[in-house]
Amino acid sequence: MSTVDLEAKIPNNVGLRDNKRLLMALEKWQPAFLQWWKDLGPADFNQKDIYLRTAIGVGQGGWAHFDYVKMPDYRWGIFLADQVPDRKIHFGDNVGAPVWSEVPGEMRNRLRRLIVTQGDTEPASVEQQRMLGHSAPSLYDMRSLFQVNVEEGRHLWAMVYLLHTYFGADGRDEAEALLERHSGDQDNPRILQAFNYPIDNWVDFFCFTTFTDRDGKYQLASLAESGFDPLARTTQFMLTEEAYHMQTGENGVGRIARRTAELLKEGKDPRQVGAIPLEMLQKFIAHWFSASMDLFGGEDSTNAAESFASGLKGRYREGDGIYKDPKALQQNYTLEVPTEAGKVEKKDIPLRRAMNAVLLDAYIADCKRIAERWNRDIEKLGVDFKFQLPDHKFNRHQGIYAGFRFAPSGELIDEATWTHRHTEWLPTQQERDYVMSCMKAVHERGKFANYIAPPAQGANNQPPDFEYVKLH
Ligand code: BYC
Repeated sequence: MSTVDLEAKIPNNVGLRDNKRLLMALEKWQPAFLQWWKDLGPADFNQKDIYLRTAIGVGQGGWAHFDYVKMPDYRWGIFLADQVPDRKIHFGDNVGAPVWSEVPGEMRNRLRRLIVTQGDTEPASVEQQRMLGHSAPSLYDMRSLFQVNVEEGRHLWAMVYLLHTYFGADGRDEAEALLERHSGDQDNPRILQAFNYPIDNWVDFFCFTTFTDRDGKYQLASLAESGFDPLARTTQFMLTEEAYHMQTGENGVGRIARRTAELLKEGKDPRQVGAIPLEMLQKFIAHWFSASMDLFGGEDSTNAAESFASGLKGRYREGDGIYKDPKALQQNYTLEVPTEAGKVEKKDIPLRRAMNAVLLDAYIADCKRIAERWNRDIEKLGVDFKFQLPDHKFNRHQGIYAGFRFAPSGELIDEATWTHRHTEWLPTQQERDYVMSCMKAVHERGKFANYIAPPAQGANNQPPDFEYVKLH
């Protein structure tokens, strides 16, 4: 069990106090991080007391200490899940070998790229969401937003710790670059496309936390299988925090749908009372679900094959022994491949090359369960509407479906049909403008904007009308 040093300037359980070189490097990076937070983190509200959860340890309950904190004073710490003694690599070419506690030379570039890509998404999401505090539909939701933001900040710290500790001068440069690329920046954008889209309304925010944070869950889970032990332990701990972000999204979309369903039952037109029509919400869901599928990379990927072969990135829950062949050498994966002749054909590829597709399949099944939960909820209110996730080929910009047009049903369509019909499937500017017009800030305790139902329960067992943010 690793000792937790909470008194340190950077709370940690990685023995920072005794590692002077690393301590100095991180203490040098810290002011740059705080400056970035000031410049590109949440706009305003930094001087307000917010009821936040802070990780103060990795044991049960230790990661969830609640108190009022001003965001810039948040104790961004470095925490790794406890080490498993004698842990062995359990997939890929090196099955059975001891896990690495240092980076094997031949894997250095690949590993650094994975860590940098992961790290890049964390500050990116904070940048994307920076204006949302101003239009929070309640104090409860404002707190959730800031909770998500500070924890994404901590996830950035987690990756920066790995870069500084294991990648020498290159790692230091990469850690700096994580604060230099910016979401949506024309010249120096974030690495993955979904992290360059603006999130300026709460419908986007809740869809993003449902679908894009859930990509985070699957990516982190596959890195938590890694044979590079520090990465596995770091990401494992990050997953505990990630769960809250996904819940925020799932509950948020569910609460918007519920409110609209209630209004429909009362015979009201949601558009007349500043609520979100279900058909419109469906389009935001389709946008973020498809954008998030792109984050899995190509379905047929030599990068993914090599990351798996070298034991760096496993399948979802690989360690639970649910896959028959831990080397993944004996099976093929059947892909649906579009052809220039306007058809979709089945093609077998070696399973290792399909690791991104395998992870995506697990993600899609998870998302379907969530959509079903939303549907059950509105069905209970007697409203006849069902959210439908589009097919995995719809609206893709990465992988084998990029450059082709598919309807949400999965049917391959031509460009003219797409041009004519895509506004039926994805939000139009007019709809975005309408959603923006519904974004009324509500600052009164226990009150909620008209487009969203109150949560079933508050944060940390507090009531929904708790003073989650002290604005005055
Ligand atoms: N946009 O072999 P390919 C989270 C690039 S979210 C732009 O098909 P690969 C969070 C790719 O880099 C989780 N570029 O795919 C959520 C490669 O470029 P190079 C973040 C893309 O490499 C919410 C080329 O295309 N974590 O934590 O197997 C809030 C060919 O790539 C995209 C990770 O992503 C794209 N969408 O897989 C906060 C885990 N997709 O190398 C946080 C680490 C691919 O040829 N990253 N490309 O120049 C990875 O595992 C992999 O990098 C990817 C891509 C899964 C992203």
